[in-house]
Amino acid sequence: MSKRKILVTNALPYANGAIHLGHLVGYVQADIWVRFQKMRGNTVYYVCGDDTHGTPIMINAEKQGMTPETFIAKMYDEHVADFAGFHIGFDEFYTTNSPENKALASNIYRRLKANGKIAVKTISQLYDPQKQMFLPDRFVKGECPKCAAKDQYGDNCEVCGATYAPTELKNPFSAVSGATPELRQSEHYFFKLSECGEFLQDWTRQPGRLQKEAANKMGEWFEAGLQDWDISRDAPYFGFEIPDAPGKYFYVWLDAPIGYIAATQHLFDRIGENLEAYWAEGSDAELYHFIGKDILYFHALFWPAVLKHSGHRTPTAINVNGFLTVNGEKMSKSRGTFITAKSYLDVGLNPEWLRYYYAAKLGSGIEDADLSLSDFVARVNSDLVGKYINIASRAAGFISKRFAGKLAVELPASPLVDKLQSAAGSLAEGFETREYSRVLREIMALTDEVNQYVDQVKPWELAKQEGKDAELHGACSLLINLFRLLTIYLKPVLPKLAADIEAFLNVGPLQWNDAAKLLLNHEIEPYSHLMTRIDTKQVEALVEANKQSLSPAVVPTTSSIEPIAPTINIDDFGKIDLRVARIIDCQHIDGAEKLLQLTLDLGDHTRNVFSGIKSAYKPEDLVGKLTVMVANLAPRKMKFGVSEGMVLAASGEGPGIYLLNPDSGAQPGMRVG
Ligand code: B3M
Ligand code: ZN
Repeated sequence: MSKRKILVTNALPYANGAIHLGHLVGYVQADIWVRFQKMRGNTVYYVCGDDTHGTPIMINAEKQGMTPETFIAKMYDEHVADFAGFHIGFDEFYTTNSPENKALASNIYRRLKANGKIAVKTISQLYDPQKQMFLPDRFVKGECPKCAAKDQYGDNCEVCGATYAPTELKNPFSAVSGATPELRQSEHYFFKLSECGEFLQDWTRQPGRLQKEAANKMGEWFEAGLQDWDISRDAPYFGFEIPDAPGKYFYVWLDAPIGYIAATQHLFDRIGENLEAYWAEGSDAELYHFIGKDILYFHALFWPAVLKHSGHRTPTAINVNGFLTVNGEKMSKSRGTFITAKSYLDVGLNPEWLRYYYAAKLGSGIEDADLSLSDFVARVNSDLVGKYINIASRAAGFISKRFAGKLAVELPASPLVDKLQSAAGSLAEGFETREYSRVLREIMALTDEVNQYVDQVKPWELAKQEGKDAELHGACSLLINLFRLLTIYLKPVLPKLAADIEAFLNVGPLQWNDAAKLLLNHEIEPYSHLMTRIDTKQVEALVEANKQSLSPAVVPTTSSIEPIAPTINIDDFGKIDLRVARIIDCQHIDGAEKLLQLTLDLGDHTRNVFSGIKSAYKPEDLVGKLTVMVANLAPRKMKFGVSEGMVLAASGEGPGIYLLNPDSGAQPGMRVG
């Protein structure tokens, strides 16, 4: 097979927070694919970098008393360490705040403009007169225009699920300064996406571009109609100024994907490779973007259109992965399942355990993957240590002690050699198509067969018998060879372990086609233990560590804590009748984005309550739980029915909603006060 030229990218993480286990799903997935392609002898470049621009980073830096440059430099070091810790083998990890990216973004913009794809329109937007800046929707808060719920974001209401423009909020305030925003007009630059429909529909239809689910999503967007895309933001903004437009900056999502090209350029300048061969129109190289499902819109609509109209090639395919749930639920800071990459490494867990587990869970689709912590322990201990490493540990000692470390000149006849060698084709196809869970199932089925052979020949018994030396030597040499074949197949998933095994086998880096060869009459190194079992205590420590550990960038600072409301007296408080309630039923509501429907038991009667907690809880996990409700709130007619009260939940500046739980022993109907 001729050598392929492949460029692979991973989504560029925002430089405003720590890498967590959810991020790692996509990075591990792409890294395995890249390592496999490299083992096949293809020319592969794997690039990524930090996504550094935009208002949230600018504001976070300011809150921490730093310049944005210092802030992103600190994040950069953390991200690099986290990825290295999980053996994510980028050839380049760069930053969007680079001279290359600035030049590329300007050039691309100029070409889009020359091709008539840029429009200037005047828009009205809320402006913070105190901070002297325009406010992105998420930075305006106020009362919901539909249900009057307080403290809602500028784009939608978490209580009633209504969506609206930030200008519709009642009593709006700036989340940055607290000031009352004013409506102001400003000129914005737009990319004329509305003119790209035909090109994009055609691009999407090319075979292999998108997974089925992603192609369907695109279909919905085409049907809804493509709008021009606002690519500018007014100063102050941390980003690149638009050429010939003083005070106007590129919106972060314009220069972020251009960061893929900038990272490639930075790498290629260093190694003397040609950028055009990979990025110019007509390139015969393959280009794959690995992304999470939440950013499909940017990668499958804007990005191919921007590339197309600026003289670049478009992606070969976009590989989308789903989100990560932990123990079947959305990652949660209160449950300690919002787990940072760093904390995982800090408690001493082996990164390859997680790589293996993720691979065992990943198929080529975009479904969410679940990290069940108990299953994680059981699976890794059983598959990796109990089955795979077991093969080497059973055979290696005899080779060193009885045969001076030398493998036999010839192996005993066994169907296993052929069976394992001829699996290479099917396993390669599985890696190529990202069907990792299928690949690992097949490898583990082969591992089971090798273990059955171990149990049949019982090397430890042969070793005790007179005159069985040749048999023992043959059996152990066969086992080491089978172990080597399994190691080749597992190497994309377990690169560090494979390197340790290469040292033990005294061989150079194993390539995929080494599976056609055997290791005979060859001296290996003495065996030292290759992998330990996971101790459940480590996993408990991990969850505990994440109950407190919030990344510095998201720790609420005093200015992000909402001010305390005006003082009330005890009589005012007494008007609020708070009761303990048990959630006896909880249902999704068709068409509601934020709400769950709760049936609450108050001891002597039940209530129907709609609550905007869908983003934080699954219905089945709430049933049976106790909580606290406002029992004398006037019933409110909402879109989906009448809500007879309100359950209490905490929320702050960042994401996350936390339902209040009375201590155990409390009974439904008890008054709280
Ligand atoms: N930083 C969002 C994310 O990390 C964004 C990706 C940019 S990719 C060009 O999901
Ligand atoms: Zn509302």
